[in-house]
Amino acid sequence: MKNKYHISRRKFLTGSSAFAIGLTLNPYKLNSANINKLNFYNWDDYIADNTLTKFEEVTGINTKMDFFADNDELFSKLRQGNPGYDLIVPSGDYVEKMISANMLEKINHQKIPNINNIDKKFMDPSFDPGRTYSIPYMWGTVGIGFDKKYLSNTPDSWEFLYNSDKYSGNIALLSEGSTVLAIALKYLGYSANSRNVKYYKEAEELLIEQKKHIKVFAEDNGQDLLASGDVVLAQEWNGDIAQLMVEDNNISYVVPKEGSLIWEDCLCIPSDAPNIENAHKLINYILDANVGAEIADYIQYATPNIAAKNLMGDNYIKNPAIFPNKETLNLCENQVYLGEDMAKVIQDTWTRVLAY
Ligand code: N2P
Repeated sequence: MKNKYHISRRKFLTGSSAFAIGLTLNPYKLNSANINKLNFYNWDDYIADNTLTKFEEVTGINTKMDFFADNDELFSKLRQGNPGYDLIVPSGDYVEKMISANMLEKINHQKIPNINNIDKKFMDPSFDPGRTYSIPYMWGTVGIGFDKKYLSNTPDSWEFLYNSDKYSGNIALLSEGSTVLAIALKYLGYSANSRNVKYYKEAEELLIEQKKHIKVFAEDNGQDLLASGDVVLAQEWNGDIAQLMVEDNNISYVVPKEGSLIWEDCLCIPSDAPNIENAHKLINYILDANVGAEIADYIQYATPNIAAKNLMGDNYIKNPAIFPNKETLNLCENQVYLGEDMAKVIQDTWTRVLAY
């Protein structure tokens, strides 16, 4: 199943990745405030390759970027005390979790005039009413990335990943426990946001049974595994697959018929950030129409920035892998934070799945 000739976008862009890796932070050296510095903790492949260089040209602020693989890694890193990050990108459910744990600074909207570019329907989410602590960055779905070279039919059911030996050894699930479990609930016919502990037990049994067929719980690199032929089916965030689809016509993305999750990632300033002013400046820069369009074009995720979206072509706006159609959206549920007690149930369930 190895696909020798394919060069993934990430590998293709080794120059920029190497640049980022070269700047990888030593967290223990981050703590000082510096008028010309900014420490950004982001997902991989989640900003255009030139955004931070251009930001430095315009503002003189040098930004270093580190990467986390999922919300759990981001949360546990910050939970131990902010090692010096100024800007982070949690998903909405984790925004709420971090607000309740006093882990976020308030954002001063006065310092972000480009906030007017954001579609108003994003400005009052239940996880952060009035946007006191978070600014919308991108939104999307979780689905299945697959390579048509190896599949005769579209894998339009989670069954192929959660309850089947058909692609044994060629499956990647995400490493984010809350997401993998929420989708297991969906597959079992329950709400992704259920509070019924019995359903989590069923999901646990399902995953433990299926585990022998799963190659890896991928740490935000499912698209690379798909591109290299290491797996045939990858549970992934849509844009990561849409990035591959730009280069390779054989790659496709589907939201299965049982439905899935809708998430929204946000720009947030963690508590005790040393360079809060600079974080506001980068947020405002990212929300500029042209900058936002460059980022959206590069990362192939759906932007809530209307001014940026208006600059994009049909291959972006009309791409159903990026902007799901109504029927698909109707199958999906927003991923929400269920409170501390359920978070513990979810975490304990996931620990047992991983340990099995
Ligand atoms: C980027 C993944 C970001 C989307 N590689 C997940 N919230």
